[in-house]
Amino acid sequence: MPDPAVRRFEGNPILTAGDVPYKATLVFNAGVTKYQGRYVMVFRNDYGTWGDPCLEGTNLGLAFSEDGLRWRVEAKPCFELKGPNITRAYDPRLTVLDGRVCMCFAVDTPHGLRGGIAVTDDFERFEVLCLSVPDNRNMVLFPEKIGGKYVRLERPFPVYSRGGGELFDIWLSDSPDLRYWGNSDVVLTTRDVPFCNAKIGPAAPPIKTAKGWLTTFHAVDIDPSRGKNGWEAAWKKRYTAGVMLLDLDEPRRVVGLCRRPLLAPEAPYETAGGFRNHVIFPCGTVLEQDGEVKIYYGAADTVICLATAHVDDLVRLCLEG
Ligand code: BMA
Repeated sequence: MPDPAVRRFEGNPILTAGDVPYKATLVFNAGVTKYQGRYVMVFRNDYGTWGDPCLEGTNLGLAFSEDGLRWRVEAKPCFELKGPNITRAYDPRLTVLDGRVCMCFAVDTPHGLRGGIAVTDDFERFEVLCLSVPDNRNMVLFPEKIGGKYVRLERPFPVYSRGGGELFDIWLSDSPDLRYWGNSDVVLTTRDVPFCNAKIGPAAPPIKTAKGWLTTFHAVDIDPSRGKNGWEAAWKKRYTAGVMLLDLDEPRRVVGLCRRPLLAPEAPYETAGGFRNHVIFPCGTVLEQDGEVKIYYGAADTVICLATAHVDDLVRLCLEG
């Protein structure tokens, strides 16, 4: 059972395709942060025909909010990566670093999936700093340097070495300049997470607490008996959200892990009527001054939702195990 310390916002979903003033069909997986006094969200927009699993394209939309609850979407998308070797960019995560906003994103290419980082200070011009080799995605940046280095979590796809299937773990790398990444180590493996039988991946950028870096992740379980569960002929996966605590000085070290899902699909907007039902995919969190953590997540790959919890409760869950 997910933990009662986490509450869904009664106004969910907080953003849908109907709120977007340009072509939009599935509005989900959103990076959120506070920047220059307001909340900012960059969200994934897959556009095409409602109900048709072959969508036309993907861009990233931009929205602002004064309270983190009610959002105003800008007139046009803010980011679309196109090129001979790039199909699309998606699943943004935002981290304020050195006074600018860094955006991690996934990239589909004819040669595999890549993880990228871009930097902006106005959400109009983005400078792409790096794109990983395939296959990698779900990158998130820590909000400050640790031991003099920038640090990111990421999720490579080791298809030969893990005995088949989708047993993909969370890794960490560091960098002197946000462009060149190395010193990679595995941080959390699928074996460590009792509520998954397939891949895991970083969710939102870690939050600094006195007890460690509070770090959300997604976890996937596959049930071959699942059948039609959305727009596709079959969708056999379920995505839940988990939480762990990483050591403040050595974030490669897990110092706490909640052994139950933080959020599992149960609300109607998570379990029915979506493109892929039973998907909870957080990409953004905001820690408020009173200790409330706002957790923004894509639901059913179709809409954007919000859940809240007190930071102390989340830390306690990790330390209780
Ligand atoms: C992952 C990513 C996410 C998506 C999830 C569920 O592999 O593509 O963007 O939300 O699958 O479909």
